[in-house]
Parts: sequence; structure tokens; C-alpha cells
Amino acid sequence: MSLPRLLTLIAAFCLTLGLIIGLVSSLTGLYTQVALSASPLLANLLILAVIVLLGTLIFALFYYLRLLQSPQKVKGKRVLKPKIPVVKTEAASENLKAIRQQVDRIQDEVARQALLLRAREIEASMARGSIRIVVFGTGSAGKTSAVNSLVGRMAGQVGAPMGTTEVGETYTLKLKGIERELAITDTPGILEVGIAGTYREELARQLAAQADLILFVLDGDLRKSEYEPLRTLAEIGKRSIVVFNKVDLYPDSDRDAILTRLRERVKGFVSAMDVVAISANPQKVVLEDGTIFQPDPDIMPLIRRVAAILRAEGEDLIADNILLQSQRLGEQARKLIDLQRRRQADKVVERFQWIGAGVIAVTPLPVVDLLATAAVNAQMVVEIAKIYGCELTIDRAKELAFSLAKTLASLGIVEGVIQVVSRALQLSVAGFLLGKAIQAVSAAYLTRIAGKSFIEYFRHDQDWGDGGIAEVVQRQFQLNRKDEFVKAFVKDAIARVVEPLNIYQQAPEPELEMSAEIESEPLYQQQDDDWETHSNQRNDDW
Ligand SMILES: Nc1nc2c(ncn2[C@@H]2O[C@H](COP(=O)(O)OP(=O)(O)O)[C@@H](O)[C@H]2O)c(=O)[nH]1
Ligand SMILES: [Mg+2]
Repeated sequence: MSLPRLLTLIAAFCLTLGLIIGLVSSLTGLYTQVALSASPLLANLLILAVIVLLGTLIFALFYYLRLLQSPQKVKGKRVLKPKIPVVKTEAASENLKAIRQQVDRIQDEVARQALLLRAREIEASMARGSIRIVVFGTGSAGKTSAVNSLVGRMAGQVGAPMGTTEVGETYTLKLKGIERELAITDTPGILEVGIAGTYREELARQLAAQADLILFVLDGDLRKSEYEPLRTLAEIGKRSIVVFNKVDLYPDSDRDAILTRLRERVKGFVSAMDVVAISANPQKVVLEDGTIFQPDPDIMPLIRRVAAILRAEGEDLIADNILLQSQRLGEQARKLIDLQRRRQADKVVERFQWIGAGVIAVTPLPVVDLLATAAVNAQMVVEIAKIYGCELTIDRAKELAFSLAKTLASLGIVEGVIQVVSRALQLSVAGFLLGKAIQAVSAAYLTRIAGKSFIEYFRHDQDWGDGGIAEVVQRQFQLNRKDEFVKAFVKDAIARVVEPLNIYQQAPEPELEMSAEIESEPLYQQQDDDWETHSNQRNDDW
């Protein structure tokens, strides 16, 4: 506390004390005088009255002081400007900031621009602050009619054939008691025939996914094709009002029965209150005297429900939606980056698989288990890691490569690969080259499995997941052993590895004869035996 403030406090305290002492002494004097001149009872009453008066004065003083200090609090909630919940919008802003940073890493220019555009749109809607209502539902259910009635003028063309509304059209309107402006978007319907309809349906779905509030228009009982999108929208966190339109076509009892059934069907994701019945553009009726009468639209149940929801939850709906949009965009950016990285990493794996095959082709290995070690190249691990933004030392890469090679051997995958490859090669490779070719192509295949496993590892922030390294490697082996893939792979391998071997075999160089000796043994059979002993031994080690 500052010195002047302390001095003021002391002075105020002394003054108050002086006043109290003065007051008490004058009250005592007064009391004595009245008690002596009149009666002691009267003196007591007088003192009581003075004390009550003083108490009231002090209470009034404190009350007004408080009023002066916090005028907003006392005036009540109504005077406060509507404010979007801060935490959610801040989270959304953080997401958008992170997205901008991620976007820089996306090489595909078109995808990058699309993401940036969407981020700007989200920011703009954050700044604008209007509530976005999207009218969605089956074609010809009466979406455009509902929008027209809501907007109070002929905002769009209303017609019987499906597909009148080409693109999402937006109108702005104000509702009594709602401060924010409402932007209401009419969409093309779902369930339209033909390709153009499918495109429009996709557009409608996108618009619905961006809404703060959805008016899901039906013209009867809920069909399966309507149920699915309605539930999906609820699952992604969208608030929907189910609007049962064209009720003028039904007798009251049927209308009530349909309404009850609708509420029953959407139970669990749309509350009963949010299912309303309207007639947006009722049919003309011919009266008994032959005159034609056009009934007025009846959309009050819808207006009342929209107003009630927006009053109670409008701010939350906006904030939730902005957060959801930014999260979805973030997800999209992450997927794009993942796809891009995976393509780059696949290229690395492909390069190393043929390098490995080439090396083994000219120098086959005497022991089959060594194949795994030879196939998992530490340099490949370093390069994949780099694509995923991790700088690995070559020693760490060697460690990782070794543990993966050990896993390949211990799980029987080396043997499995040799079987797959030899079956595929037997038909197309000449007998004397078969052993060499099997080893070379198997090395390529093992490199591929190892590489793909490392991609999974780095994709998940250097984590092998709950099942550990073994599960990842097994899965990659299973994924890569599909018939069509093996055929294509072996065909490629023959062109890249075996055919050059053939040419080379026709003009052998003296120093390479050693490897020919190894190869002359029935390599595949022998490797089978080797595998048994080695794998058993390894299983014990683990
Ligand atoms: N009887 C009746 N017909 C309606 C009602 N609302 C719309 N319609 C008719 O349904 C057809 C399709 O309406 P429209 O608003 O274009 O449907 P949208 O394709 O969902 O936009 C038109 O012929 C409308 O006149 C209604 O409340 N009652
Ligand atoms: Mg329409």
C-alpha cells in the first residue's frame, strides 16, 4: 500500500474514531438529561431510535458506494452485449493459426489455396457474427417455400419438379428478440436423380456441415435416405430442427400421428420439442360455393422454436460451430500433409528396395536370416524420419534398423517372404538363376515391409502403438502379400533385378564365381532348414 493512501486511511480512522467518541458522549449526555427530566424509559426509546437511524444511514451509504463501483453487475444480465463464449473462439483461433503454419508445408498449390480460403472464410464468419441457418432436406419437401415464408417475400422460385434450387442461396433476416442477424441459406435437395443432382446434393451437404442451425425439412414420415444424413449431422455436433411441412395435406389426426412417429424415430439425437409441423405454402382449397381460397402459410411453430433455441443457445451454437469448422479444417490439413509425406516416403522405400535387391543379386548371402539385416537399411530409416520431421542420428537409425530386422526374422517373415517370392518366381525364372533371384527379390520385398513399417512408426510420432513393433510388421506383411500386388511386384523385380542378372550371367566375371557356388546349392530348401534352427534360437532369445 502506498504512503499517501496509508496516511489517508489513518486520518479517516482517527476522524471516524473522534466522531464516534463525540457521538457516544453526546448520546450519553442526552440520555442522562432525558432520564433525569422525563423518564428512563423514554430515554431508552430515544437511544434505540438514534441507533436504528444511524444503522440505516450506514447501510444506505455502503449500498450506493457499491452501485457506483460496479454499475454493469447491478443493472443485470440484459444490458450485457451478447458475447460468443471466449474459450471456444480462442481455441478456434489457435486451430486456425496452427493450420496456417501447417499449410506452408503442403506442396500441392491447389489444395493449399483451398485450405487458406476456407481458413479465411471461417475467420470472416467469426468476425461477422451472424447466425447461419441452413435449410436442408429432400427435394420438393418445401425448403424453398419455407425460406420464402420465413423471409416474408418470394425469395426463390418455388416449383414442383425436383432440383429447382441450383445452388445455396442466402437471405438475411432479423427475428424479434434476437440481436444477431440471421443468414438463412436455401439448399438444393438431397435425393435427386442423375449426376447433376448428386453434385448438388454434395453441395447441400457441405452447406449443412457449415451451419450453426439446420432446418431439416420433410413432407411426411422420415425416409431412410433422410434418417441417415440427419443422424450424421447430429453426430458431428449439428443442432437440427426437424420441420414437418405440408401438414395442410393431412387431416388433424393423421398429422398428429405422423408427428408422434417422427419424434419417436429421431429420439436420441433430436428432442421432441425440435420437431415442428408447418405448412409453408398450403394448397388452394375450393370452397362449397365454388370459390377458390388460398390459406395463409402457417410457420409460427417453426419461428417460435428457432427464436427459443437462438435465445437460449445462439451464442453457444456459433462458438461450437466455429470450433467445429476449424477442427475439421485442421483435420483436412493433417490428412493432406500425411498423404504428401506418405507419397514421398513410399518413393524412398521404393528406391531402397531396388538398391537392396541389386546388392544381394550380385552377392547372395550364405545364411537366410542375414537377409533381414541386409534388407533394413539404416540410411532408409534416416530418410523416412526426415520426411516426418525427425532428425535421426545414423547410430539411432542403425539401432532401429537392427531391432526391425530381428523382428522380421523372429516372426518368421523372412521365411514367409521367401515362400511367397519363390512361388511367384518359379514359373518365370530359369533354374540356374532361381536361387539368386529368390534372394534378391526377397530382399526387395523385406525392404518394402521394413520401410512401410517405419512409415507407420514415424507417422505416429515414433510410436509402434499398443501392439508394438511385431504387430506393425505383421500387418505390413499381410497387407503386402495380396496376390495382385505380389504379381505386379515380382514382374517389376524381374525387369529391374533378374533380367540384368541374366545378362550379367551370360558374361561372368572371375571374382564373382564364389557367389555362384553358394547359389548352386538348393538355396531355398536349405534356407528352410536354416530358418528352423535360427528362428527357434531367436525366439528363445526374445
Ligand atoms: N400442400 C402444400 N404444398 C407445399 C407446401 N410447401 C411447399 N409445397 C409445394 O411443394 C412443392 C415443392 O416446393 P419447394 O419449396 O420448391 O420445395 P424444395 O424443393 O424443397 O425447395 C411446390 O409445388 C410447393 O408448392 C405446403 O405447405 N403445403
Ligand atoms: Mg428449392
